[in-house]
Amino acid sequence: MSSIRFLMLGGFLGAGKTTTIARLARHYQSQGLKVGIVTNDQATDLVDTNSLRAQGFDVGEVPGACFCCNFDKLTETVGELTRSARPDIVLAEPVGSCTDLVATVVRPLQQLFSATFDVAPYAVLLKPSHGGRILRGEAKGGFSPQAAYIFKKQLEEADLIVINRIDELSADEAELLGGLLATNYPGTPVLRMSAKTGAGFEALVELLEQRGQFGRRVMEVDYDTYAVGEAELGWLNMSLSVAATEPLAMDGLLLDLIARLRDSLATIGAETAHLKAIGMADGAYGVANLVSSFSPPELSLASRAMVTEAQLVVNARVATAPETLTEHVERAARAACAARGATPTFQQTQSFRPGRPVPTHRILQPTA
Ligand SMILES: Nc1nc2c(ncn2[C@@H]2O[C@H](COP(=O)(O)OP(=O)(O)OP(=O)(O)O)[C@@H](O)[C@H]2O)c(=O)[nH]1
Ligand SMILES: [Mg+2]
Repeated sequence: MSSIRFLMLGGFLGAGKTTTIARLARHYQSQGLKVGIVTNDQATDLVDTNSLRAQGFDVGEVPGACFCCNFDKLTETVGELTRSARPDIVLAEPVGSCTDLVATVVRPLQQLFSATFDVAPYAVLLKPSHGGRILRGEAKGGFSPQAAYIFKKQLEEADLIVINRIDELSADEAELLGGLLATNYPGTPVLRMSAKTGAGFEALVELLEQRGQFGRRVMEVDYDTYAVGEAELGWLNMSLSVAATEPLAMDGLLLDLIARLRDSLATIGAETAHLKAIGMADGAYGVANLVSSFSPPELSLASRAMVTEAQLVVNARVATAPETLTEHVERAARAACAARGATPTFQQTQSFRPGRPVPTHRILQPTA
């Protein structure tokens, strides 16, 4: 039996991984390939899983820990996707605050599962909103040095770096980022792309098709610094249902919730890595996002639905304490509902500081 192509796409929280994976999945499907997707986060109720499934993809979820710390669950989940119909290609999205993925996922798959998987080059998306500040070493308006350390380590281990969101960058800004990457990561190919418009996407597909020696960058990682950076980014998953007597625009509700959250987090100076909210009702779904404190809220998927009942899931990664984050999300959800005469019923909330990463495997020797 031929091996399954395994393509993991890295990048910081909100860099555009899910958007790119959806685009890659549509591309491979149009080539007649069977695609499986694996999402990953520290708990259940993932906006990404819901949104990719709503788009019709076959998605397995690895909850509870990142791929590196829950490696066996990753291979098990691929096995489950395989049971219904064996995929030709598996697209995997790791947690956006994870690094050292070459040593803990790529090489273990290459060396321990070489008969099952054919591992693609490891591409990492650069998020311009935080990337420019971090690569220039600017302290203000961003994260702690430990979270910035994770951001930089993610880029260091990449076979290929992709500057995403070029639709929003001027030629000068893209040039500047390209220059910073060339100085900091000499020898790593850099592409420019917009996962939203598709500009530069073909070049990414071409590079990802390459076969050969990948995952060869041997990288030092200080796990103490990594653990502090990871813990700084408070983590929340909340699910709630919303009921209204008069139909309300679901997209407006989602955007308003995210906008209120942005404003209230600004009052305590808590930097957002990624806020996302999905609304689902009768087969309609919409997603609203915020990728940094200094960007506008955006609707990444429009439902265009008028609803009297909806199910909402909110995922948030923000540099603040989990209890504070819970308070702010609840308040924003209540206010966005009240503004429309709707009533929220909170179902489950999980919020915490992620623990220290303890990888299942860590292989420092590149594959021969
Ligand atoms: N303008 C623009 N927006 C983009 C682009 N790629 C992604 N986005 C938007 O950026 C936001 C985050 O994108 P995601 O694909 O969810 O990012 P992610 O890396 O999967 O985020 P996490 O799963 O939280 O780590 C969404 O609102 C997307 O619509 C792009 O190329 N251009
Ligand atoms: Mg995602």
